[in-house]
Amino acid sequence: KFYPTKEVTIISAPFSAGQGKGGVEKGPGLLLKHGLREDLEALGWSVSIKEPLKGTGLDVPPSELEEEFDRSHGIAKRPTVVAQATERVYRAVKEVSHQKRLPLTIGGDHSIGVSTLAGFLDANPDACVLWIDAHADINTPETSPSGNIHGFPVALAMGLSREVWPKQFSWLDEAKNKLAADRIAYIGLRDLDPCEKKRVRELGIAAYSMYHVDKYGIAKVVEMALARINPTGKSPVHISYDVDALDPLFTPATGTPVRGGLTFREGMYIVEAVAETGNLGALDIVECNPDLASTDVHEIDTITAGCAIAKSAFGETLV
Ligand code: NNH
Ligand code: MN
Ligand code: MN
Ligand code: MN
Repeated sequence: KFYPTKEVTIISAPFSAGQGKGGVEKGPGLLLKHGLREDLEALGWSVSIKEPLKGTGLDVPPSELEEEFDRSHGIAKRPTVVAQATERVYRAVKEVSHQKRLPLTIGGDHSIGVSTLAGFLDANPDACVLWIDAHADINTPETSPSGNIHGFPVALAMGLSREVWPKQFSWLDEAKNKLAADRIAYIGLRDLDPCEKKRVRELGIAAYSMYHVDKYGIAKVVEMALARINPTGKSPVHISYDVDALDPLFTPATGTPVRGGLTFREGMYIVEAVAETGNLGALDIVECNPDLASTDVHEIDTITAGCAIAKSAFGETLV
């Protein structure tokens, strides 16, 4: 097992300026309020909490942060604050990873994926990644239709188109290891921008869309994905889980819901299967936005789905 002593640090990342909708910064507080910490303790994990954005003023809705557009190449929105927040989260994930505690990073929007990928890879050069998402998050400023940096984290961690990055992201040059194209697999894809499709194809990234989930079933998809990115079966697996991978029936309160997603059970199966291997190395749970819920039930469904992902990943079994 990769963490035989079962020690986890929850890294709270209440950050929302990687996209434009306020509320996603409330995700970590609500996940904790709904018992995330106690759930993990009940499964036998010892839990500590880190808050790298506390006291920075970065943990507020995008409307309260500096409006900024970098149009030097394509478009990137709010690069200064996003770079500041992601660097802080990166340092926290890196420290926790070197301490051999499991980093569980809770967002916040998915821009912090660059922090978790780079931070975990710093301590574990052989890490592989399952990116569970409706989206590929492999844009850079010149390919992004929106300029929202939550659509960039995979590209940033891979070092793609380095010459067009906003200058504020130079902190990332110090990260020791870049994510290699053969060490990441996607599951749940169904809404890629045209340039993202081209990139995923040209880089030969293992990409399992909802079509593949329908065709092969989720168990086979997870098996194929892990065989591609972790052929020896010995590498730690980093799961970056955007809750919009699940169908909006189950996680309606998220910034960019896309119908035709994973069922609740398919979504849990992915993390259960990795838990069963004993190789879970790091987990991110992002994009829960309570302010986008149209009813209280929608809010609770979304937050408890986030908690359920964590429980399943940390070893909860059904019987
Ligand atoms: N691809 C779009 C963009 O880059 C949407 C990204 N939205 C996400 N990603 N929620 O997971 O703007
Ligand atoms: Mn997404
Ligand atoms: Mn240039
Ligand atoms: Mn995402």
